[in-house]
Amino acid sequence: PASKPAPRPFIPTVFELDGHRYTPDSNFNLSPAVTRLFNRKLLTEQGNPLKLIRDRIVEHMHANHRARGNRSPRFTVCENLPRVVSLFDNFDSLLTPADHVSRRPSDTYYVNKDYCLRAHTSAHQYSLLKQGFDAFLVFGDVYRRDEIDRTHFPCFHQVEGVQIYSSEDLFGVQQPGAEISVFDTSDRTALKQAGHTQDTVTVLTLRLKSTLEDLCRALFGSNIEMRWVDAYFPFTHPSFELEVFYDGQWLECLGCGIMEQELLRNAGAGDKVGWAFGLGLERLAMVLYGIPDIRLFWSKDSGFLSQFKGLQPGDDYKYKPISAHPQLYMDVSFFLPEGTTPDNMRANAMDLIRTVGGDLVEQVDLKDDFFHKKKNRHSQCYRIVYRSNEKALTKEEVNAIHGEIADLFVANHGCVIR
Ligand code: FA5
Ligand code: MG
Repeated sequence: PASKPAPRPFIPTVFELDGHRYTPDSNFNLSPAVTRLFNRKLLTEQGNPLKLIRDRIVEHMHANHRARGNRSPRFTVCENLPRVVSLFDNFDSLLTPADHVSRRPSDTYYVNKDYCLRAHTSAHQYSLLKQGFDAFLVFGDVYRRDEIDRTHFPCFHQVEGVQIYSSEDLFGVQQPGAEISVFDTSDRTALKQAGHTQDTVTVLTLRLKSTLEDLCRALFGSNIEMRWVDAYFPFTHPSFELEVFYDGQWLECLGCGIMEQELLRNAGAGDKVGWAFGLGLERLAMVLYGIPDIRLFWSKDSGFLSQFKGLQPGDDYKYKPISAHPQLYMDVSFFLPEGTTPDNMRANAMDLIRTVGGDLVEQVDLKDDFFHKKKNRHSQCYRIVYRSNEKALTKEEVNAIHGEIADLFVANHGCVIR
């Protein structure tokens, strides 16, 4: 039998993201499973644990890292950078070899032969260095055609940290004749780059590791168990990973290292040396809040989001597993009787709904609250989310409860159902 041609993925004629337009070609491999994630901006969603982690990291870094001799926070925070980046930014500028596995179309989402979705926040290192930043944090969503399991998802979030130092930044003001050198003519070894003195490597490594250990202790408390593991990245040498003990096993949280001098030279900062790290925010949030599955960050389930909504970045909290049974929601809208204030009605409504719905009501939101000019009456609408911890509720069961609630708004409070 004649074999059918393999189905071709749909390639749009234009692709637009973050205010930029691209022309896809045959390299385009974005599926709806990834494009539909673009509109959720989890890092800005109040009540998303990723936003809480982001705030906690920024607060810690600003409070603990000040520019030399003044009060300004040292790290510039960069967010909302375009998520489509050139292959130069994502790979070449970071010295990633042409045949590196991360370039495979099975690993990276390509828009066309020159552009891809950023696979890590490191994609912004080169251009920010070139713009003259000496210390920055980049927060963003990154995209990889990775496996899907409890700790991996095709979109996740990273924060990149970079700091570069002049000789004086690193070793202080030097006594003439007794200077400590940043550079020498030594060769590259397994432990260091060509041209870096042992003093440079020692001090940079110390500052890098202590910055990250301090950050992790600020997040997880001083009892957290951590360990350093040797690693490899094309753009740092030496390179390390930091693992944190969580749920009975070691979980990799970040990669980091001393920046390759070639990258700094190419970006116009060859007279300085520096370190960089890239940290997975979901991994941190999972440890910090005890969130067992990475997919939960994308949940629109109010049983998940409402747990984090009222928290401050510094609050300690452990996630309570939500029911596996589905939610059902229904609205009830009515005009308030004359003489009842909206605030009063709200308090009464919560009581009434709790009383009738009991444990089957997971959440209540006041969706609408306004004065209806024509009717000369105040109107409110409540969305009630129903869910049982024991079983999947049927529509009929929920209808019965919801009907009773609506009836009591009329009978007990004199509301007029809309
Ligand atoms: C990187 O992305 C490097 N850019 C990190 C880096 C930056 C190294 C600067 C040196 C200097 P890696 O692929 O290991 O490295 O990812 C970094 C972190 O992102 C991991 O430690 C992990 O916390 C998180 N991560 C990686 N893949 C996933 C995934 N599929 N889902 C969730 N988190 C992930
Ligand atoms: Mg890794």
